[in-house]
Amino acid sequence: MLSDVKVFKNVCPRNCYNTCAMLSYVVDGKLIKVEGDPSHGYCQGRLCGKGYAYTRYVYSPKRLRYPLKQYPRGSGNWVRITWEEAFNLISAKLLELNHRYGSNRSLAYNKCSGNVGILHYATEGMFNSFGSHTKLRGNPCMSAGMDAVEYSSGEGRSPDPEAMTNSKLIVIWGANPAWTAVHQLNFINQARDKGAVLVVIDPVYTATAATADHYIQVRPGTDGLLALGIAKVLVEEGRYDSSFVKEHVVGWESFYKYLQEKVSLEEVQRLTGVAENVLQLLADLYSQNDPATNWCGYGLQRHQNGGQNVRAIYTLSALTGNVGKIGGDFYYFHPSTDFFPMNLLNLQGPDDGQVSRALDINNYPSQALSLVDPPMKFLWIAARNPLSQDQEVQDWTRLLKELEMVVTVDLFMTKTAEASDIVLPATSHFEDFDINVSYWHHWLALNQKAIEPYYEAKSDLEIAKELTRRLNELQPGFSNFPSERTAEEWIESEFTSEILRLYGLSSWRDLEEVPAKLQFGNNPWLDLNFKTNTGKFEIFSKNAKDDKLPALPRFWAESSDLSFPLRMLTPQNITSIHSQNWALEWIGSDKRGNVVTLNPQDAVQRKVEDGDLVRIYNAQGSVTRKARLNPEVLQGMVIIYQGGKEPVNSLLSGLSADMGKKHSGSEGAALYNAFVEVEKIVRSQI
Ligand SMILES: Nc1nc2c(c(=O)[nH]1)N[C@H]1C(S)=C(S)[C@@H](COP(=O)(O)OP(=O)(O)OC[C@H]3O[C@@H](n4cnc5c(=O)[nH]c(N)nc54)[C@H](O)[C@@H]3O)O[C@H]1N2
Ligand SMILES: Nc1nc2c(c(=O)[nH]1)N[C@H]1C(S)=C(S)[C@@H](COP(=O)(O)OP(=O)(O)OC[C@H]3O[C@@H](n4cnc5c(=O)[nH]c(N)nc54)[C@H](O)[C@@H]3O)O[C@H]1N2
Ligand SMILES: [Mo]
Repeated sequence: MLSDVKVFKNVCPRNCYNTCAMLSYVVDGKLIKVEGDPSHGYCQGRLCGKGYAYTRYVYSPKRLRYPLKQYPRGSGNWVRITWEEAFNLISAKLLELNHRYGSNRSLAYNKCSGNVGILHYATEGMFNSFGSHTKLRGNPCMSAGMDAVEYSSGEGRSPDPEAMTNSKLIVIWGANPAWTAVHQLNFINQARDKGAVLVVIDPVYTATAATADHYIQVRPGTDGLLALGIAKVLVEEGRYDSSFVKEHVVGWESFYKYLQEKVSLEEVQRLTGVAENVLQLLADLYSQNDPATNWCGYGLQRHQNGGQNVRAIYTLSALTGNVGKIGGDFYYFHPSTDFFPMNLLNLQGPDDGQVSRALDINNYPSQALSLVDPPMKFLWIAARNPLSQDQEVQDWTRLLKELEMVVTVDLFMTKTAEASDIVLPATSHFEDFDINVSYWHHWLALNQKAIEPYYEAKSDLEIAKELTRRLNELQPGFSNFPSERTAEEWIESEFTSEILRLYGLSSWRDLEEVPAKLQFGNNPWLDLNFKTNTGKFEIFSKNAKDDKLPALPRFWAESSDLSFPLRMLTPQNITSIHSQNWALEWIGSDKRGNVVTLNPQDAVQRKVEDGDLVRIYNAQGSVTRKARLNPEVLQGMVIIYQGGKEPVNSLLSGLSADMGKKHSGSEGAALYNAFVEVEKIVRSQI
């Protein structure tokens, strides 16, 4: 007899543009199939390859089943322990450190992007509930560009990405949606079916570039100059929107003067690598197509001058009168979590008379190692794999050796988990409740509990509840975490009357039927009332000047390193969200991660042939990869996808972008400002 099939609503909680709503099919308590939820207007019933593979992810034999303890740390000598033992060991250390230092400031967490569901801020909530402690600040994805957007328009909002269907020209600067935001291609293609032109500007000939009408291979870190070059052509030829500029822009005169005096088209061509006729073509496309959309991805702001480059591109949208136009405008990010109370993230801890301190995301381990009064002694890592994904990997390795206790909560035995004392198994999103919004589309969806936790796995919220309960038993009042509150009660608490109004809901339970879309503010600048001090679009930003940045979107070249002449780009991979799918080797991301691609001319100079095993090195370290030669790669550049057995991030030095502090507290990561040399180790066998 056939068993009943139960269907649940889930949401992919990865740190990704798409935040797809899914339907999960469960038979006898087992997840047998997932598919896209057709009632979600952005994903429209589709998932990406990683999404369809979730049944394999959930039941992967590599998933952690039980709490584990390793002694000594890093030895590989793991033993299974009970949750009770785990909570007792952790509590004993927390209490000991609290007594030793008279506060909880020697306790730190590092939590980021493994699961960005709203209830997954339980980790931050738990640390808040301890009183003063050591926090993580910053954002690995987009913070430089966030500030750039805020300096120009006063607030980080993007229009509804579904409105791109109305565009006549879509210019994608440094994003690769064919891999990272696949559903957006649906809306772009609808615009193209109506005659829109697609331009992709990227140093890498990506899968998105391959589908475009025009692909512009720009040199990394020079987009700001390219945008200024286009602006100069448009202004000199009187092809800009003078009435928009007159009525809605601040700083036109000084910008005009800057273009006249400081931007030379000869220099634009030389530094960007974009020829004069291509510059003219871009100017023609902007002036002949109305409305025109600029989509600025996160790739081009992972540079030392990244924020400034985003400002220059945004300015181009204003100059062409596209800001505020449906089907035009400028897309970057739309942080919908900003609308929510975020009660876990913002949980008010007890006042212990001391203040928390924070470590910057780009230099977390080096700053952690230098902390005094008290030194940092305990680290809780959740939804994070810094030994693979962060800069300063060498400092991370040292930090993880020196701390007194390291606890990692994850679904898999990651490189970081391997360097911990205690590893706690986390549930997948099918195993507990949550609510999810996106930083791109404008939808909100409910994640239901579809199956029981895998073996002994627990959600980050459940772990916070149980650990704080244990701590309070041992030392009453240690934490003020509301450990009796259920996941559903936390969800309920997010739905203020304002949130219900914004999403047109009568209760959050409406989401059990269909996802909801933001009803207001979907085109933030339609009324052209900008959130800047002047109420206008600021090409000249006094706030930027006050923050010791150029007031105008000026271009400046990034630093390079002459001893390591090849620039290394390490963009996102198609088959994995960062390191999250690497446990599933069959999906193939590990293979791509173990390759370096370089231009044949650079290879010849180094006597490297296709298939050779090569060493890629710089002052930070070295990794080995198999060389692949490809004439599509810019000369002077190599591409390595994140991952690999020896993580490529060991070649990154911890450089920051020019902006990011304003919004996220820490500057953005200049991950793509890396320089390396390549040498052959072993001749190819094929
Ligand atoms: N499949 C998959 N999807 C993902 C992710 C993933 O790991 N895998 N990660 C998710 C996350 S956390 C994020 S933040 C987003 C990021 O997604 P995207 O915004 O698409 O960003 P990236 O892949 O970092 O970079 C996009 C492109 O920028 C290009 N680029 C680098 N430097 C420059 C430059 O100076 N100028 C220009 N014009 N282009 C440049 C790169 O070559 C790359 O093709 O994707 C999300 N989606
Ligand atoms: N070289 C290079 N480095 C990069 C980038 C780049 O472009 N190039 N991109 C950067 C970007 S944009 C980002 S966002 C970061 C990502 O950096 P991280 O957030 O450190 O990386 P992830 O690989 O996403 O790792 C998250 C971990 O969370 C775990 N996890 C998943 N769900 C849960 C859960 O519910 N609870 C817990 N406790 N754990 C869970 C996953 O199994 C995974 O091990 O990497 C950055 N690093
Ligand atoms: Mo990211």
